[in-house]
Amino acid sequence: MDILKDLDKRNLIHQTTDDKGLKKHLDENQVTVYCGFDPTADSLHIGHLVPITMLKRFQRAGHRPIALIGGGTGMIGDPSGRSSERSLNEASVVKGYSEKIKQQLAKQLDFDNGSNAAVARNNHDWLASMTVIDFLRDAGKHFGINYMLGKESVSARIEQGISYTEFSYMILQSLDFMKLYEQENCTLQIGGSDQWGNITAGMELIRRSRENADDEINVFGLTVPLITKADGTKFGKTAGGAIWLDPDKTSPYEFYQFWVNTDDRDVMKFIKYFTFMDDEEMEHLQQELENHPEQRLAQKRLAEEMTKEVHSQEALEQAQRITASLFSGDLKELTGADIEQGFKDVPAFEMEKEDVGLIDLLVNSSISSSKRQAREDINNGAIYINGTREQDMKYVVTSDDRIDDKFTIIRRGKKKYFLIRYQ
Ligand code: 485
Repeated sequence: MDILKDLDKRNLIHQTTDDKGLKKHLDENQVTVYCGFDPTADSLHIGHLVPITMLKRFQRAGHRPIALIGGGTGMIGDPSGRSSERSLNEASVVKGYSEKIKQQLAKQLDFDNGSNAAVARNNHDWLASMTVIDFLRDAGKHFGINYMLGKESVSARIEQGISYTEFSYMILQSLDFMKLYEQENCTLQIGGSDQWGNITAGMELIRRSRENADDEINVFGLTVPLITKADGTKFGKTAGGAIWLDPDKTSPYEFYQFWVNTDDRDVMKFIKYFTFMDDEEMEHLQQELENHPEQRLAQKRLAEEMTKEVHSQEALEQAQRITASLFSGDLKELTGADIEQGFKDVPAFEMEKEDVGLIDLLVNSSISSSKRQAREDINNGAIYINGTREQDMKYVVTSDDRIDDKFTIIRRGKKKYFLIRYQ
């Protein structure tokens, strides 16, 4: 399998440091490839998925991926692609984030796969114990100030201002590449296009620190493109914020919905970027998109693949069950856990577990603005309890109306949902 050809077909290559050399290197060797992730939050987000999937693609092609957790660099802050200085997090916070991110990466990569099992490393292990004397003598000597000022990550910040701390970041990432080259025979670093300067700086350090060695130095860099959307808005951000990989921060249902809502103009591009679908299926989906766009088959397949790959088959089935119930209005199949996910953003009202007349319930929970309005709503057939229309003015809501003894879902009109949560 020609990995570069596959990546190229998927438009996943933004830049490489040497197209021909890299092709030969990958053709002739089992290559160890790394990508770094800085623990700046307690979870990775979908912006990290292209590089993660890239590591998977290399692993499937027989190469060996290293997921590098930036427990050390996360204490400093990469200026790449940022217009302002980061605020520093406490060491204990960075450590906590590192552990969470490591677990997320472990879930995505195969760490148990013989000769090309994935490997996880944390740069805190070598950066934290390095003395400032060693740093300045062994690493700093290889970096000219003009070279560093010429890097986009630094030059873009000169006017705004950049601390010596962030200015030095590229040296730390360079030390990582050198360390992994020496210890793991890692010869390829990948990252987003904002990482180009840091990746090439690392290659430079490896070469300069070995100028007198006579072994041939074959190290490479590859960047993936920044993901853009047809409507010009930022990828991965919704009104509710970022789409996280942690299911407690973004439920698998929300995650599924995010992909289902992909614009027609973006969906084939995203399928190529994010999934492992073969040409035949992509061709089929492309045709469906042209002939039956209203069926959103491509979006559904994308959402399916992503939810299964990032979460699990069970999480996917749950997301599909919630989606179908909300679409049809039939809520009987839902469990309490489904409701927690599917109705997260719906107005909720807490009450005691006691029988209550429907009119009182509608008014107390502000679903209807007054008793008169409540009567009118019931009379008009606008009120549904757990998906079933209720037109009896004297109806009493009891334990029979509680799903999992925890929730009652009231719908008013076509689409307005309210959640009654029992204490
Ligand atoms: O040796 C390394 C140490 C740290 C890093 C890389 C190599 C992390 C890197 N400096 C960074 O900041 N990466 C971002 C992050 O961690 O969130 C993003 C990049 C993006 C893509 C993604 O990581 O902005 O382009 O590379 C994986």
